Formats: sequence, C-alpha cells, structure tokens
Amino acid sequence: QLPTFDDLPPVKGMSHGCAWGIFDKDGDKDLRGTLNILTPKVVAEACKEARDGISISLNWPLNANKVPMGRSPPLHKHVNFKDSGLSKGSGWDDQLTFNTQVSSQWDSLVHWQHQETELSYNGTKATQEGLSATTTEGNKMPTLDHWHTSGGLVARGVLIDIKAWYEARAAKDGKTGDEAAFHPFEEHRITVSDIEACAKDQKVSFRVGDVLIIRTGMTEVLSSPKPTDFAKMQNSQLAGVHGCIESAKWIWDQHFSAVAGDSVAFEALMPIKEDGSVGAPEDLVLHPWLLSMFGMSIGELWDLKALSEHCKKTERYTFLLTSAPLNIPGLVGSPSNALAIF
Ligand code: UVW
Repeated sequence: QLPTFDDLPPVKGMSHGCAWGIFDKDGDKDLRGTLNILTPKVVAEACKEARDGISISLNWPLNANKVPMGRSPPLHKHVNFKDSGLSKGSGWDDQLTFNTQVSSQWDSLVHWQHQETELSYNGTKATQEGLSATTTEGNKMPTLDHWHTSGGLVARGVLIDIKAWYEARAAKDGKTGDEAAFHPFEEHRITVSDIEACAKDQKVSFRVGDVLIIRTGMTEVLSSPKPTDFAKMQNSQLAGVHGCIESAKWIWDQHFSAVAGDSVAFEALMPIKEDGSVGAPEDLVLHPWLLSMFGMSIGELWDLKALSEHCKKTERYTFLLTSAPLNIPGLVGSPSNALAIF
C-alpha cells in the first residue's frame, strides 16, 4: 500500500512530497522509482488488455522531428562488410549517432534534477563520473538500463486524448475553425479537472500502475509544420499538463507507474512559478516533481496519431503497453520502443 502525497514521510533536507526511500529494499537504495508499482499481479492484470490481437507502434521515426530544438537528429551511416576488411561477399550494418531526446523517448530519473539541491531521485547526485559506469551493476544512478533488470515496462496504458476531447466539446458549443482547434503551440494548460473530465467522457477510470498518456497533437505538427505553426512557435507556448503542486499531487495519488505524451515536455510551457509569475524553461515544475521527487519517468514525443484513431474507432482507451529502452549503463534518455497492444 503506497502512501498518499499527504502521507509521504519526511525526507531530511527536502520539502514535503518526496518519495525517496519508499521503494528501498533490504538496505539497498532503489534505482527504478515508480516502476516498482508494476508487481507481477499488476502486470498480469494489464496483460488482460491484449485480447484483439492488434499492436500499434507509438514510436515516431527517429528523424521525423522537423523542429528538433537544438537536439541532434540521427546521423545514420550504412557500413558495408567490405569496408571492414572482408574481401568478398555482401552485407550491411548501421552506425547511428543521435540525441536520445530528439524523437519518441523516456526521460530517466536523472534527466532533470531537483533544482534547489541539484539532486536526482533518491538523493543521487548525477555527475559525469557517476554516469559513466560501464556495467549496470556498477551504475548507482537511477538511469534507464536498470529497467532491464526487471524486464522493461509492461503496464496498462490509458490514452487521455485531450486534443480530440477539446475539439469535440468546442464543436458542440458551435465553435468552428481556429476557435475550435486545440493547437499544441498555444497556451493550453491541461488541468487535473480536464484530465478527469476527458477520462469520464472516454469512460475510463485509472488503476494503480497505469501509464497515463496525454495527446495534444504535437508530433503531428512537428512532423510537417506549416508557416502558421512556425508563427505560433515564436510565442514559446507548449500545450501540456499544468505545472503546479495540485497536478503533481494528483499524479502521485493515482500511483501511475509512469506518464507520457506526444509533447516535447509533457508539462505546459512556459512554466508558472509558485509566486504566479511566468518562469523560464529552466523553471519546469513537473519535471523535478515527477523525475526527482517521485521517481516517475516521463515519456515525450510519442507518436499517438494511430493510437488516437484506433481508440476513437473502438471506443476503447486502455491497452497493454510495453516498452524497453536501450540497454546501456548510465542511459539518461532513450527511444521508448513502446507498443500499445489491444
Ligand atoms: C524540455 O525540452 C522542456 O523537456 P525535456 O528536456 O524533458 O525534453
């Protein structure tokens, strides 16, 4: 039984709402955070979602992002066996270099620190040296390779299709054109009430261990942005979950194993600071809460278009979700390799 946000025990030097220590076992410091919620019982229940034999990839092509915001797109080189010294025959390898955050990906628990202490989940200090362990056993940072010690992520996924829900409501209210559209580069701060209302309209309720997946339509715009989209991007507004303590508290209290979405940051930008003023990008609110304080990974830039269409057609918004990040010690971010299976 996990404590509620209000009942989380105090952690020395940290403000209330810190889940460090909750998942520690036998004196060992936990490195997997809320993935620990995925017990065999929770996973077995999630597997019951896979009954129609339909699998949908949630992975955007690695080179699909037309606005990579400074993150290096993949440099993909094909290497022929002959180039490596073979005198005859034929065959190919790939050589790939890219920023792991440029397309569909997971933020590990060290991607973004608690800014005041510069600590990551469970009080770890992410340093270049600490991240450079060459084996997962020798790596004491809560990075993505530790997912592999327990078989990756297998959970029930729940799509909260905010874009479709917002636009359907707007149409019902007689709005048309731009007024009725949910544009991911406009200021749409998705509140807990919005998520709950959308879930109710989609006839879903949340269960312990679910992965909450929010659709804003962002990857659809970033795949082929129009001049009008670029114009909106100049305002530095991103649709996403409203970053505030109420959102963080609600997310913890649902006991999700992870959250994800199709947006660059999952949370709305620009951030609103505690005093109500507009912050800079480095004042992100949910990143430190989720990654550092709770130990909950964030999936970003997931391709949710086909999933949205399938959910709408079948009126079913829950599914088996599987994901296995790359397996490299010290991995801060990774392609999500996520599948929704119905
Ligand atoms: C932002 O780019 C704001 O978020 P992330 O670093 O998680 O992608």
